[in-house]
Amino acid sequence: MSAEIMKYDLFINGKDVKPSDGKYLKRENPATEETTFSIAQAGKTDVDKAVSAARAAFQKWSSVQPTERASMLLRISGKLKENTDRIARINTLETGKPIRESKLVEIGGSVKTLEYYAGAVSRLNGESIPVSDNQLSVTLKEPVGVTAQIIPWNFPLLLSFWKIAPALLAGCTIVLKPAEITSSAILEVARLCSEAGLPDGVFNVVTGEGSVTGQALVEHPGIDKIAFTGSTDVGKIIMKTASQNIKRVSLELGGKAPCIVFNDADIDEAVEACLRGGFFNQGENCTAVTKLLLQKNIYESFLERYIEKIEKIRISDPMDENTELGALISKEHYDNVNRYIEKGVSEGGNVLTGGKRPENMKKGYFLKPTVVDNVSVDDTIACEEIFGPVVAVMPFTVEDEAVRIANNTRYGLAGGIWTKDINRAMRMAKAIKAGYLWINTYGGIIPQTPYGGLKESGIGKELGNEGLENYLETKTVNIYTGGKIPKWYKG
Ligand code: TAP
Repeated sequence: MSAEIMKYDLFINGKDVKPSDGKYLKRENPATEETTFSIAQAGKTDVDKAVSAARAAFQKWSSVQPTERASMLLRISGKLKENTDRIARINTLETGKPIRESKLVEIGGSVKTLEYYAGAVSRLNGESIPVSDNQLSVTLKEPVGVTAQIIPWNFPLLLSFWKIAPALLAGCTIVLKPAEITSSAILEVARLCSEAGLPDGVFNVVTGEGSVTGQALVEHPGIDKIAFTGSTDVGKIIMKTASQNIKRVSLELGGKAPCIVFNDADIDEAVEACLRGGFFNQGENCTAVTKLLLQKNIYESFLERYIEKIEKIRISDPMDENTELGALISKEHYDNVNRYIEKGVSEGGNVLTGGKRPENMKKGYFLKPTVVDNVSVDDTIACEEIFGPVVAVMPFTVEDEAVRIANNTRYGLAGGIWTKDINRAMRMAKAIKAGYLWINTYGGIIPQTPYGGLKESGIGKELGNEGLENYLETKTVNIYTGGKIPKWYKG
């Protein structure tokens, strides 16, 4: 049993607030299996309080000069930088991910997102549209209102800031619900936002179970827009619920990314990128390479180098700066990923490496990076999202065959293409049904670039200009400048 249990309340109207029915969830550190956190469970009354606070703050925040809102983003980013070590530690304790990924990706990526949107203030401008000599038409960009932001457990900070930064710049206020098992770091961040000077009520955090707290939030009539990242199944529930009063919805959902390596690719570089693409964040990543398609005549040589490198990945205590692969998020998820590996084998797959826990790790939900071959295009592990360090490899001969295997999924989030032939690369980029592609590299999502899925991977984009548009409504105003208006009725 851990000596120290960190207890967290809700964060409403700039203050820590106890949940109205006094319920807390115990959360273990997935790397040690010790109870480490105690997290408030918000019921309907608490959600109502948070939405009311966000509604009350909206009028004032939306009237703050856009340049001042941009400065606020920079102040929050400054607070994150100052507190990197402390916040990264909490993030790693609750997620099991390597501390260097908490620092560089979760906090580093959040800082970059805040800085990017702080510089995007001119994109709040509307347009002046030429119509005729006697009319001036302009568009106004107005904040959409009070937003519900629902976050999954795999990147509790980064995915929050993909939503928080554009929403604040646009003038929206926020009620954010993190995954119940990864709520602590974002609650710490909410306090930092207040310290940075963000007015009370602009950013609120309600923690608790998805089907209770999350559902109460998406049903709430005081919410104008829902920004959701999570599974496709929950995304469907959210879309249905939002239809009741036509709330704006953006959905970032599941993925099953292919990476296609042609025989003219730089194989050493492709191996390196596919390692990171498959096993970064323990493969708990919606853009993770999960279907590795290798052209037949490089199949063996690629796999030899790939597996040699995989077996050198350092799996160890996530708090150690040298650790490269940490623990999976929970026992439930660890069991689920293992079931996928068993299913892969029962359908004829052959585990080339991994498939079990590392011998030196006695506690925690650690799993060796796993590669399975002899997988057919319709096998479960080739079609379903596993969300763990498991890659299915498949050979292909010609472009069309690679495209067919890559697109054989309900998802369309991301993918990679490796070839030195630029014409082929662009042909493949057009043929692959995915919203975000890499050519001759893999991974890394840049705040300037719109990111989001096709098919059942979602609706709408985050980041870039489109990520800001999520939080804006366009209003058209027509001004008549031509003297008397033309008569329609004769009388
Ligand atoms: P989900 O189970 O879908 O949960 C996502 C969030 O929704 C959590 O905060 C969850 O709360 C909440 N939730 C669950 N049921 C809800 C309901 N009825 N109403 C409102 N909220 C509800 O996903 P997950 O297991 O956390 O994350 C993994 C999934 O996220 C994968 O499918 C992955 O591909 C996807 N993902 C997509 C992206 C992008 S950018 N496309 C990025 C990361 C992850 P609780 O967890 O507290 O129950």
